[in-house]
Amino acid sequence: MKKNDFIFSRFSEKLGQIAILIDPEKTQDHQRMVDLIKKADFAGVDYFFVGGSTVTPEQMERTIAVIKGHSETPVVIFPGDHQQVSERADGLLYLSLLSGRNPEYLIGQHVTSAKRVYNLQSLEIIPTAYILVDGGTSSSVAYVSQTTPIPRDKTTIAVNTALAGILQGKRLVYFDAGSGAKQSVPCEMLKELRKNDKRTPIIVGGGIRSVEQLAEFKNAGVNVTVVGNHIEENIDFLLEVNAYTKKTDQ
Ligand code: 1GP
Repeated sequence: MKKNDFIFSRFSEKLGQIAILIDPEKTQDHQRMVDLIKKADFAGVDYFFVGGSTVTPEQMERTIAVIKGHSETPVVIFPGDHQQVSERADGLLYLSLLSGRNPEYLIGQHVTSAKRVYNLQSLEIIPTAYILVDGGTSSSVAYVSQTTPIPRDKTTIAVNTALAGILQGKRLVYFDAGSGAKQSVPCEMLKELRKNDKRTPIIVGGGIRSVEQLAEFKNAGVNVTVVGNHIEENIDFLLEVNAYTKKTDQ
């Protein structure tokens, strides 16, 4: 029996939630990671996402163990490949890279890991339409998956891709401009999807560096905004997030 819908229900609950993405490969320093976890909790962050393009299963396990040892905040795996699975986490974004046409990331990786994932007892699996949007720089995901992101001005293609995913049974839509993107996902795409589909939770990530962007995405109908790189570069951004979450909670 898989865990119930705890994470999915939380995603659906409200707009404007925040996730911190921890890439285990970039976070080898134990003390630094503990510091980050504590500051993220102080900032009122809603989730820790864990994953990366080239993370080993051992790095994954170790990182989740450290988070779980210091925080009650839910941990969600945002996998770079089929090996990035751990029962220590609360949820797994079961990604299909729908913006691409590489069968390996549409179904291949899933078949390779199906039996193992199917038999996991306690991990909540959330089928996710994963859509890459051009972020103005060549991203690791685009390179590793050998796919082309959707151009920024092709709103209709992006929305139709998301809707096709929803029709296939994906429960979430994740729009990603790629880690370290120069430009984040255009709000227009998100608003347009919201016009067509009011219910499916939307996650957005890639190149987010300000609390103003967090507010813009919330207004565009986004449930969870993911910040990765910027916190690795400047951990004090979490102080701004703290001020922001306090203000928006009032
Ligand atoms: C990338 O959505 C994530 O897959 C986060 O991106 O590292 O640019 O914040 P950043």
